[in-house]
Amino acid sequence: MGLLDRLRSPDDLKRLTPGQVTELAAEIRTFLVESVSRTGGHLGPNLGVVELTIALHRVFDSPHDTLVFDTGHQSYVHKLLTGRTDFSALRRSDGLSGYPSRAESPHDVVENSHASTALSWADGIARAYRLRGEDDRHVVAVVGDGALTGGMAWEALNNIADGDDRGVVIVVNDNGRSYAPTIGGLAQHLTVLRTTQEYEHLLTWGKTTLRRSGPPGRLAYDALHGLKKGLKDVVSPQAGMFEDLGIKYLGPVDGHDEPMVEHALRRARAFGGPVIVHVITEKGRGYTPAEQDVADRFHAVGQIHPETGLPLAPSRFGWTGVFADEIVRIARRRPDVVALTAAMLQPVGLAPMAAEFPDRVFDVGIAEQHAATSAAGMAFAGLHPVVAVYATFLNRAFDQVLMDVAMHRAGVTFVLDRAGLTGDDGASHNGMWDLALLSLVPGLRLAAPRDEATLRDALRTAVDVDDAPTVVRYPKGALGEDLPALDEVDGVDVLARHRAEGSTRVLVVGVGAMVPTALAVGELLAAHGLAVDVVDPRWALPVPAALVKLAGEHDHVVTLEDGLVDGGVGTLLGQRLSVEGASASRMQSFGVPRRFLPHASRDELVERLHLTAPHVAGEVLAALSRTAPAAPHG
Ligand SMILES: Cc1ncc(C[n+]2csc(CCOP(=O)(O)OP(=O)(O)O)c2C)c(N)n1
Repeated sequence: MGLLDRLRSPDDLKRLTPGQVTELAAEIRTFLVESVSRTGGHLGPNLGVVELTIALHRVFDSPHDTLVFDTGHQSYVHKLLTGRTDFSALRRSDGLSGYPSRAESPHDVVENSHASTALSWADGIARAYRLRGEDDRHVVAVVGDGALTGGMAWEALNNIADGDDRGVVIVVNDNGRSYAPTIGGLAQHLTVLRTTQEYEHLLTWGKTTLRRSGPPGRLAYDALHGLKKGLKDVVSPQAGMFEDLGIKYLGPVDGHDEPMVEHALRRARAFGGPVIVHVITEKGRGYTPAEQDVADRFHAVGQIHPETGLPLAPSRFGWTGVFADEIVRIARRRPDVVALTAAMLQPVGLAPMAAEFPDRVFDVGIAEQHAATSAAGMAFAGLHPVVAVYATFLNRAFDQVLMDVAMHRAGVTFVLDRAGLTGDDGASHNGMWDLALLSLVPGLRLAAPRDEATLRDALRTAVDVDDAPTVVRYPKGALGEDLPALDEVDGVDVLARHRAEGSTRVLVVGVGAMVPTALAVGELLAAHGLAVDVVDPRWALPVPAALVKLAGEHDHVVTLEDGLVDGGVGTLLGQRLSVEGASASRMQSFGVPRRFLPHASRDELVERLHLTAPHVAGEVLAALSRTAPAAPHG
């Protein structure tokens, strides 16, 4: 039985000898590689924080002290050390969440996996502890150098520096990377701190010489640490930035030297004021395939072969791949087209464009709000920017889309990958809010392509609009077959016509990824003798007049979308119909309920939310039998 199996709580961890800590770190790495290669998940970030997380739990007393992990993708080691060792169904409905989860453990606080929030959480929690007289409780925020590029982190720092947050310890987990290397002035600043040679020498000397020579040496070493700020100011004038802000700075510390990390954390804990502990780690540490992957360091993986790190199944050509290809074609033709990514160059498919046009792709860091407004600026000055983000992360930039882009009639195209249900990353990763939110934006036009051909067409059309925001949204994963239209009615594609003379006429509207389901619903209804037309509006927002007209010409209208049903395309179509005097009871809108959905595969969610074709068809038939008893039933 290994050490990991014997640990029941963080208290057991505190009793380990230094030798056992080293042994435990090795066991954890082996465990992570073996289990994450079977389930998929965030491998590289977790391999990088093994010693750091052990040290955190040895120095602090969770859950009495509060540990907050920014983004939360690096919390696997924390899970292991707090009694959650069954990773066999990680990210599946019957298994552990891929992020911290309050339902799983009192050691978890923040389960929002949108980046750059941890310092605000820490600020709030620390202020509350203080006001309530719970002065002995510490709050530790672990934040990556990537997450530190997000504006919220700086809003929080500004407040932490100025406030009464005595017990706040900010651990900057600096691996120099977000997905790709972290960009921007802050990253450069951290690099200066990290690479200051003289300082490194001093640390190494201090560590090897002074600490080996017993308590007096240790004292001398601590005294040298006390000199640190002055020293750093000499070797690097920028290094005092955090302290100039009013937050004490400790570091840099080798994040894989557990005793050193512990030492720094104990000093931070004792200090009694806001402290930054700057810890240098290596993403993917200890796993050769990750260490050799300079582009990504195995940030997130699917199922892989544990020895080689190669994917078990070849990746299929997906929506992202089509975008990656089409945007390059557009860029070749249109020198004014530029692209922005918020720290996700590879995942959103902008790497090929960056390779061919390095000056025309901007990685802004985890800064979706800035990306939207900066894009508005670019549009004002004669470019056509394409902002490519995951759908869920655009939520954060709603105000900028509304006020800076739309109100200024800026020709900016937003490309939303992973729109709709994504599933295994849990509630905060589902891209299910975009349709409802964006439908509120005046002048904004949104396309939800159903296949490769309509995605390419939507992108080409979107970049031609120069006086309003355009959005192209598509789901995660592999593409199905192209679904050609039979006909087109003023921009609305007619995909199937099931004729049945004298029967109830049903219009089935599929939005984007739900079009294949809409086609299957059409067939099931037709098999019951109904006359069914299946259509795809393609440009779903604002709801096209042609769709309203078509709906008015049918007896019953069914809409299917993988976004919020409240405020979604179906609801809006229903409103338009009722404004025009048609009866709302003729409409059935299927989509995602207004709930935070627990992690599960996309297929499971679709099943649970009753968005499968048999279920939808069953509901339609039931509704028809209620409203028109004479309707045919096969
Ligand atoms: C608002 C937001 N935008 C984008 C992401 C996607 N994302 C997840 S982790 C990550 C990189 C985080 O880098 P860092 O904080 O340095 O952590 P590391 O993985 O390097 O440990 C990004 C961009 C996100 N979670 N939230």
